[in-house]
Amino acid sequence: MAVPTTRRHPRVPHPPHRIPLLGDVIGVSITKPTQNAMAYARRLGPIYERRVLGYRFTFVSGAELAAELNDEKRFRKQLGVALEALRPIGHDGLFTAHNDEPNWSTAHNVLLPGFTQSAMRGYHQTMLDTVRELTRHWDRQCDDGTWVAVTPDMNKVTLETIGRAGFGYEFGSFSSEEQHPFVAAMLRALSFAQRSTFKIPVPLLGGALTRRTAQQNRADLAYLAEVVDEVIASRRANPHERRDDLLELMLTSTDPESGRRLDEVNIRNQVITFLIAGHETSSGALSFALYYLANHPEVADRARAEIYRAWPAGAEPDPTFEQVAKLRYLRHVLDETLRLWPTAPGYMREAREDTLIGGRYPMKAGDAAFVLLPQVHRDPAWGPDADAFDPDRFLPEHAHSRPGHVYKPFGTGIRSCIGRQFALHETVLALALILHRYDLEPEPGYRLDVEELLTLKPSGFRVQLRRR
Ligand code: MNH
Repeated sequence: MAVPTTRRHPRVPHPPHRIPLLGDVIGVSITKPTQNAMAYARRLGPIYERRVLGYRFTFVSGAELAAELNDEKRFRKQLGVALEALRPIGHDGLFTAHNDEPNWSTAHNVLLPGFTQSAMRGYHQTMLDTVRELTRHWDRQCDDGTWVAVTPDMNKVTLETIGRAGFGYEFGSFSSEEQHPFVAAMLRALSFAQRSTFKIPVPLLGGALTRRTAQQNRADLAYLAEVVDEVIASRRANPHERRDDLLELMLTSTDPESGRRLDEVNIRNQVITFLIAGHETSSGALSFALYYLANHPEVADRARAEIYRAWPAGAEPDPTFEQVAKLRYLRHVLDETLRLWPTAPGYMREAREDTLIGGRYPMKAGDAAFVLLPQVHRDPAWGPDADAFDPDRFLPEHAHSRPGHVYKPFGTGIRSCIGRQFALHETVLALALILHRYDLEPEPGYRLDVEELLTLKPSGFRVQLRRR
């Protein structure tokens, strides 16, 4: 029965127990904000809002509403508080640039040639060499009962890959037991940014942003800049060492549209941005995929059957670019992994003009909503078993039973992921070589624990490796 109301529009659902001034702070989680938002979505439905300390957050997790937000004619990217908090790290680099900042389009145009298919072909050998460093490292720990921590090793592979393929820089991740200080500084800076999201150092929201951590943060940011400036300077000093990579493009090419080039400071911002955006998410994707493969031996066997057709068991595979692109089943494993755990768990969309979403919830121009991807990717429209891992959902013949325009692990529109093909190639290649070489025995009793630091990753997931 309709309830008489003086409002023309229904109110967006919000959690019970709203506290004056503070708002919906009960149950706010700074360490697992995405999983917390998912739990609320299950209770409150396809759209809900939370007010926290004067901020209003609208979460959209229904497929139909998400499809509206993905419409570039009505909505566009907004940074929102989460990405604003990363500005001190990324500044006007591609990921954290505002839509209308001139350096966004200049960098986008300058860097696009670095992400074409022919560019991917150029990175293939570097990617392959890097994965082989991983398997050499793993060969020393297999068949002897060692529990190998998966996520930290995937971090190493993807950081080395983007460092080498993008900028000709090696972190030496596999040649030392120690974490490279660049990685340590980057992780501390990300964690500082995440904790400073609300700019208010209340213990409730994740604890002390003390003078000391602020000082450490300044030192970390300065160190990141210093390392990157060295990489740039060494390339400039050796112009005969020309390479086909992202750094070369930024140092030498002009945006055909504006005739502008990137300046020193912006190139530094882009390198830092790519080192972070180009490895965190891919590493999480690889880690989740290995978690699912280790726990679904029937899926791993089907993937191996495909892999062994290309490179017979026992032989040392020497994959070509084309062969990797043809591993369709393995690609579906990755697609399904990123459906359940999109490692970049969502994005903000703001209304271009005053509008209604779902035909009834008003948004004013500039109002934004967060597309909560893991929940959108589990909308009932995916079927009754939306929480189950099933790579066959991505078979072409099942396309009609997937909800349209809402599978968006790489974001949407003009600001979607520029590194998508890079990520797909490096992850499929790595998974193929790993499955070809090892059986993965998951740690008994391990329950998936998803850790959040900007991106999502399985925490504490370990396997025993057996050489096949
Ligand atoms: Mn990536 C933007 C997901 C790998 C570089 N990336 C995005 C966005 C998503 C995303 C989602 C959009 C965010 C938003 O709208 O606010 N990215 C991923 C995932 C993987 C990934 C799930 C791996 C799996 N990304 C990579 C790799 C690189 C990269 C690899 C670089 C080589 N991503 C970017 C950059 C942007 C971006 C740069 C910002 C693009 C722009 O706004 O112009």
